[in-house]
Amino acid sequence: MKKQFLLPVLFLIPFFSGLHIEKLIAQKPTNVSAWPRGITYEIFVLAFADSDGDGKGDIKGMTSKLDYLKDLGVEGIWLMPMNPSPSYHKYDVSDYYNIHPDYGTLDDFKKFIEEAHKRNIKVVMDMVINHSGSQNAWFKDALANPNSPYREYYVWTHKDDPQTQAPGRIIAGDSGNRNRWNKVEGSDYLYYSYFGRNMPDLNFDNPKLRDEVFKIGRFWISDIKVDGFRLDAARHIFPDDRPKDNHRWWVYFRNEMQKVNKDVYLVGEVWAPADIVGPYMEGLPALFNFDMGGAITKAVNSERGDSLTINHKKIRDFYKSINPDYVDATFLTNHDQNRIMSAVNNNMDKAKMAASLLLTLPGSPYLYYGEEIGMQGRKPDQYIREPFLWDVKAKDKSRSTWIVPRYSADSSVVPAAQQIKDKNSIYNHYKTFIQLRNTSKALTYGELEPISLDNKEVCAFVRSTNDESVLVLHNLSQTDITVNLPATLGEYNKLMFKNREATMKNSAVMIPPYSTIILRK
Ligand SMILES: [Ca+2]
Repeated sequence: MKKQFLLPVLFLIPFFSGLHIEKLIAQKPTNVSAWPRGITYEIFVLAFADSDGDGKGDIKGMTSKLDYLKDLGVEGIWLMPMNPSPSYHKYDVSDYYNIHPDYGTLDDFKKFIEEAHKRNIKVVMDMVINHSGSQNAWFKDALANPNSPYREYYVWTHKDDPQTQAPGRIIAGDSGNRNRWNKVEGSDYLYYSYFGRNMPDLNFDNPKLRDEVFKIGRFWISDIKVDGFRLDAARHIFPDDRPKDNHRWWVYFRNEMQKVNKDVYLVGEVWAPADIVGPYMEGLPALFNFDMGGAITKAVNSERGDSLTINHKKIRDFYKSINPDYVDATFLTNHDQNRIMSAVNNNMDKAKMAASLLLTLPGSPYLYYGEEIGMQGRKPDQYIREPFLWDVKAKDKSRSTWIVPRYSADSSVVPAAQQIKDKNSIYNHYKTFIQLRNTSKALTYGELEPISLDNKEVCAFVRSTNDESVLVLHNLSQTDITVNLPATLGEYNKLMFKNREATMKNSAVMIPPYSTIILRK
């Protein structure tokens, strides 16, 4: 209905005076978020957008989708590895100074960054330096020749060293690899790998290797103009029993990168509970909040919202005590986890609820590609990294065919082009909440104050800055809930947002199932 009224107004604009036009423009809310506090979108390049019809996503394809991302409200992009590599995922790098030919060229990437910057979108690339790939020229040389200049880029030990006989290590969240010492045919020496024999660990006790890593960082920042790095496996740079060396290394790395660009952004993957993540804040300004992603999914599935913010605040207070300026990189899922739609058993209401929570809670939210169109996917990993669906198959010129999808096909997921036109789609749900966040100081920057109510199904919290204070109420359950706001919240009596027909009568707020209402002071 509203659209029909809007059209005549648009036609009238040319007849208005300049003043009137300014007034009309001023009515559109302006963005207050400044990256990295805005939304960052994670892309698996191979699956995202194919420009040349070879079925493999590529840089030019991504460039053609920048307007899509801009329109969604994205302010940063994290690109999974793009360096030459023999694997489909490219976390085993063969050449740190180049781009995989399937993805394009260094010039294509420079152009992509230029176009992203024109749209005020920052570009962060995956930096995989815990290990190289076994096809890296350094490793091939080191393997073939004990006197190679690259030998000490890696970690070696003699077969008689007792540590090679140690029992298998416990399988960690980020590695199922038990056998960390790898035999080399015809040699008495074994090399160390945390993640598997095709990913030999680099030796950070070697100053030459450290210099090489700085050189790699400088190359991408100063020659190619990336805005920062997502640091893979950040807690494994030194062995598990040397955490302090890991913490110190990232301080060192950050200092070196800041010499090239003082605003360089670094976000680390420390896949561990908050107490292990915390000390990394000394060197890394941003760290992924693995705890929160899982907690949101759990809250949505159990339809219990009451403890979510208490836990989030605990984590935030702890991180803040270490680095008051830290960036809390929140997310629902990434390329290593089952997609949120599958994690909530394909319940569209719950998938939307998870997004509503992520996008109203504090943090700098990361959004994994395809979550905004409700793509599905469960492990093994390939099936959480399926091709993005831009349009119905017959019309989809950008669709990657790198793998036959097991979960996200036209029969199970409505493609982006159709969702954009449907105001009730999950795409428009994401877009609405992203815009709401981007245009609100309280939702972007405000601290978190958990609110305790009698209704366990409701997640309630206040977020405030000096300029703005909002009360957010989410009903995680399938039934209408009426909450009675305590007198202390009486000032929150102006409606800022609701996505279903919530109603308010004095202090009683009725919230429909799986919906959100936000009140302002
Ligand atoms: Ca291609």
